[in-house]
Amino acid sequence: NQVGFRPKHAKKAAVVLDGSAPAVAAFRVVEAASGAVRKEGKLTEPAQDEASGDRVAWADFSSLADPGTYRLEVCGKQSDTFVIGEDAYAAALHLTMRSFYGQRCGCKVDLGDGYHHEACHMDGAFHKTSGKDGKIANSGGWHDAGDYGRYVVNSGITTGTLLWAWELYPEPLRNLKLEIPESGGKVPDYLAEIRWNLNWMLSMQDPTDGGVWHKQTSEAFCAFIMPEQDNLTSYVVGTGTEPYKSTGATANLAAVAAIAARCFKPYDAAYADRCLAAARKAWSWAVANPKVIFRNPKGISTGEYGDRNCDDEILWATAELFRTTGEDQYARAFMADLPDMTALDTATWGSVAPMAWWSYALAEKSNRFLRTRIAEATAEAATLRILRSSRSGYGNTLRLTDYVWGSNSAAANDSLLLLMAHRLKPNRAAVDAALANLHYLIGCNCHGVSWVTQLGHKPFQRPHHRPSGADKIEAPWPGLLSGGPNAGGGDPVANKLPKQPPMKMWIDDERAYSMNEIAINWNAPLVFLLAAANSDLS
Ligand code: 9MR
Ligand code: ZN
Repeated sequence: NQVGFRPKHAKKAAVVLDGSAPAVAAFRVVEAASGAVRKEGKLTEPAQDEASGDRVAWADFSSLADPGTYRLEVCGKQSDTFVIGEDAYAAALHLTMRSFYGQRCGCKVDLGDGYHHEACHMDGAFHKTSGKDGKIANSGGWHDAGDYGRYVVNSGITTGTLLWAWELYPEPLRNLKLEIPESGGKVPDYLAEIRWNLNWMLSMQDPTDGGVWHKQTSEAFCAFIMPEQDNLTSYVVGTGTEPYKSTGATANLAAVAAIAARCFKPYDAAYADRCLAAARKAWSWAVANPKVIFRNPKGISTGEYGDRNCDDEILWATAELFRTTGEDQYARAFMADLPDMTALDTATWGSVAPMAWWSYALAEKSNRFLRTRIAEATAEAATLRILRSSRSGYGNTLRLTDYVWGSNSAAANDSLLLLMAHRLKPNRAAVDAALANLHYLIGCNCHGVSWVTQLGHKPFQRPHHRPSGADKIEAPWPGLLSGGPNAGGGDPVANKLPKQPPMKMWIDDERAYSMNEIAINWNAPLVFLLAAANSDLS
């Protein structure tokens, strides 16, 4: 990878060999400053990597643990420098989490170095599809992605993942300094940043019945302009018919607000109470209205997040409310409707059942038998991913079919699963595979690119991200994860690329939104993974 390693972690580099290279070549790791040799070894036998079509061998220098700045030398070539050190990933964690400040809507943003925008989208309006007329005071939240929409469903997994990181890896997050307007206040920066989005999510709840509207966007995406130049009306969008709110949005808010009630309690008890009350009300609505599926109403063409089955979202909300309150009503509801756990899989924005399982397993009062079952199912799912990582030329855990829109988030969410496996039952191989995905995302891939803007020696440059495209600065906004390879197409540029092995199906082109957009739900599991990488995982 293009950043480095912590001393105790496994350290490997993928070496792409052409046909003429010797079958088993030697490598060495040298000190960057002096050139002194610090480790010598042999590459592994090269193997054909299916996902990329490349012939790849590994240099394993895990035993090198002395802090320093190094280069790898192999077949007469030299790598860029990388560090070995306890704080190897500290800057990456700061950068990727601070990118959420850059995504803020409804306020002026100033990240420094010229990355700024004026307050945007200050005016909200009810749309005819929401069942209400007039204006709504609900500015705020994070822009979802390269577009300026705000979507409750996607905010759900994003905010939930970030709050989970807070609960599971407090060490590197508690004192993280994000240089945001709230810095220095009573609430730690990390939680203060999350609260910006939470407040907007809460404002999407209909106070009369507890249901939650699906999204707030203009009718269509705006041009590639800065957010404050977007003068299209920002609407609260509902389903268009009774009951107007959607099950997916409502259950997501219930889950996230329930987690927030736990996280904010020590810092702002009144806010925690408000979150819990909102979560309870949303949960009751979702349970009473479990099948209100959202489809874009006529005249609306922004992102849909149209999940057809929201049972898993309700289950997640139930589990979080149980974990927060310990109340029997939630325990009974959870047990009443248990889906098949043998299919325990990686979470996505539309499929959050694993979040439900893990939340339940972490709950103080959970049933011991079920907790064991969840740990076992997670361990089985982890084993599959460990296997894939060991077979992959670049060490990632993706199947060939995982190279879809946002595949980089599939890698990061696979790591979340692996880390949960380790949390439920110590598993060193799972930690290694989780970190291998991190290496993949920040340089160890067939493009030799870091998929995080402004991180590493060769970060990608042209995200589908309106502020990056519209400002006058050459380099893109910092800390943003590219969606990554996508073999399925989905935009005019991607659709025209010649067919290659799936990992190769990526292009650093601003117009290729199905391959090179950024999104909050992709950055969040990366922050989770980096929080873990910065923690003691023993
Ligand atoms: O992340 C979403 C991906 O899973 C879908 O395949 C894709 C097409 O529906 O949409 C992605 O989400 C986009 C959203 O609809 C609007 N904002 C940008 C998101 C990332 O591309
Ligand atoms: Zn905005």
